[in-house]
Amino acid sequence: AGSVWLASDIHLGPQTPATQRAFHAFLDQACTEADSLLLCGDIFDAWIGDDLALAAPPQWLAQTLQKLSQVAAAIPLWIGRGNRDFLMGAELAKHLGAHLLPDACCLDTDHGDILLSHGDEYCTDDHAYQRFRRIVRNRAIQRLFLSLSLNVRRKIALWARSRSMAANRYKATHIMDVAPNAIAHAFNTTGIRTMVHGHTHRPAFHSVQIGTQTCTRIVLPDWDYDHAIPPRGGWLCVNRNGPQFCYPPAR
Ligand code: OKV
Ligand code: MN
Repeated sequence: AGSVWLASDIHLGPQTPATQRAFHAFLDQACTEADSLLLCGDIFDAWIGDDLALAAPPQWLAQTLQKLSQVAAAIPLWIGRGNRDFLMGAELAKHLGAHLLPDACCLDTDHGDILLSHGDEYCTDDHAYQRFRRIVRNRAIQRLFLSLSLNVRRKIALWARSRSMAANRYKATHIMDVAPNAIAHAFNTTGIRTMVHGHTHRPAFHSVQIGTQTCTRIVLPDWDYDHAIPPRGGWLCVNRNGPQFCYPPAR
């Protein structure tokens, strides 16, 4: 396994040039220092179909896709779907020379097994979000959405985003965090003692008591070099010394 690097929630879009620069620098570093790279969801702030990205990508996206292809040519690159870019598909992975991560998986590292996912599936107290998730993750509904013209898909996406922002304004922060019972259920059913996820933007190492076992839940940081002061970002490096957070060099 060697040195496995994990990052998530970069939330790249047309309006995040500084975050994109920091992320590209990170990808360059990963090529030379990591043995494999896993991106655990929400690389992109929105994704309305692989066809747009592959046929007519805007310039910022073309740059990032080229960078990701470079990474995939150097080391194994795994891309996972988040709650925003859940529509990333096999065509994108193939275009990049990357592998698509399953929604949840067990990672065999030099520090033992790690349960990996984006993390939104554990936010089970947010009923409105889970309802949205069930709808947009339905295969038939996705097929229908992807059959629409790009302009119609863009309009639906804009509408969904404005609705979501309006809804989240009134949600308590604990509603948008993981539910302890969902975490306990995941540890109990898999038997794995370490999990890594992103999504909540609350980077931390948590100890979770499961019966007589002390399990660890590691939350990856989100990235924002455009609006946040100080900027946020970073990744998890897992090697025989265990898991540890790493940060881009300040510049
Ligand atoms: C991603 C989120 C917008 C949260 C729509 C079917 C359906 C896919 C879609 C449209 C939206 C992704 C693809 C986007 C995530 C939002 C708003 C809230 C909480 C359909 C399949 F049902 F409408 F037909 N979408 N886009 N949200 O703009 O990237 O994660 S998106
Ligand atoms: Mn997310």
